[in-house]
Amino acid sequence: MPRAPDCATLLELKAAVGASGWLDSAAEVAPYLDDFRRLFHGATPLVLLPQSTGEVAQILRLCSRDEVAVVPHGGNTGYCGGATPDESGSQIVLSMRRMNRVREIDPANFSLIVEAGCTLSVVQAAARAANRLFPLSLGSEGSAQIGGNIATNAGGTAVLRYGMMRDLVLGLEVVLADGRVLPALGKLRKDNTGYDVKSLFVGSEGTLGVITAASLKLFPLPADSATALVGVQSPAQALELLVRLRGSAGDQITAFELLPRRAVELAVQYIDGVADPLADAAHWYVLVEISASEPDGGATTSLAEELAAAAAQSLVSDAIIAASLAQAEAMWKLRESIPAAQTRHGASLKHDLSVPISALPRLIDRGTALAARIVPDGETIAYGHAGDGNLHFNVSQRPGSERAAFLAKKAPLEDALFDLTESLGGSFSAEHGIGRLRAAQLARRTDPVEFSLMRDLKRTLDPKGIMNPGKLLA
Ligand code: 2HG
Ligand code: ZN
Repeated sequence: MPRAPDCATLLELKAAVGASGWLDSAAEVAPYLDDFRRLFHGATPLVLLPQSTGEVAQILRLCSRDEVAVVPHGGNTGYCGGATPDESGSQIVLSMRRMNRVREIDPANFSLIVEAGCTLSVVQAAARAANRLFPLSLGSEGSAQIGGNIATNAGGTAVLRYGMMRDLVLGLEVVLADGRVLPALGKLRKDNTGYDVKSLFVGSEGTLGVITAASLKLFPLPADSATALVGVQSPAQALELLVRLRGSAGDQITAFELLPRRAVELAVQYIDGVADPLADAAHWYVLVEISASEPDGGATTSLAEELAAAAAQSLVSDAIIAASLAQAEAMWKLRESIPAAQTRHGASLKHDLSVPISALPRLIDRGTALAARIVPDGETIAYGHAGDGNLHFNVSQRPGSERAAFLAKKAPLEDALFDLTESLGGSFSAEHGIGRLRAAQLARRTDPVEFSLMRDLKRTLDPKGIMNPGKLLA
């Protein structure tokens, strides 16, 4: 069991990072104590800001020796409280923000090596400067750090074409709980030399070690793209459109996001500069993006043809194809504004569900009926990455209803929605991870053999239980 650090340990930890590498006053540590959604509020005696892998290794050697718990902290944009210390005041926070160098770009190998504290937008920009694409794309990319993206196996809006974070990792440098460094920063697409040890750290949420750097895959920059906002009558129609587009455009489809009318209304109502570009209101909207490698404008033509053919069969009620980059950006702003708009609208109960894509309409129909029964003072706003079978099945408090009574429905609603998802062959956490928020559900819903393997791995890699205790495996 980890214990609170004594004064001597705190002094040694401060010495490991030098005078500018730590914070311990109440005002300085305050930003590290709340998670992004303000679900948890913790305490810490010390925030460390290492600048090198060597410093992280020294910190973990000391923490392991004295059995002090460590909470790795990236951009603090996670949804499950994975980077927030607990309330005990005994856990050290390890901020990665000063480890933010781009170590290498290898355009011919389509790869780059970056430190964990680089924000996702810095990684994207470094790739673009070398005429390459790093495809992970998230609403919070300006502050989310790549180390956190890897530790939580982030998803986002380009998964349909390029996969999740896990699919983009070629190699990792990781400091283990005892301070040893795993130097697995390879740049190879092919390397069949035994167990893929580094992959254990992708999605491990800081519970097995600290990711300090990553070697990542790059892709050719698309030369052409087309973005459209499409009105459809139902999720089933959206699904049919997806199947048609995949048949015709293949893996040129980079994004396929589903939005209900209510989500569009909230974004327009609460977020400055957001407008609904379609003349007629539709029940549902699809934001679709395709990209191509030839710079001849073919993407727009083929998307227009496909949408016209779908409209001729009454599959699409209305559609607008962006005529400029600014219009495409406006469509993405509408989509990316939905979480903020929902927050401004009032309390919400959030669920990050995935099912086989073919089961999405059933998830929406049955889930909406369950939510209406369990939370009559809420309204379902289910939106997101339909092309990946992933919906943010969120229920918002209706204006004028009582907040505490609404929030009291959290547990029964969660159980009902997770049971439904399981019955459809789905996952209760598609892309947001487990953190502290979903640890009890993980223990309850994971197959016992798989769960005991997870615990065995944890014991092997972190025998003293100092790595982010209380998260993922609580
Ligand atoms: C998104 O897709 C994020 O916008 C946030 O994953 C989802 O707020 C949410 O539930
Ligand atoms: Zn999402």
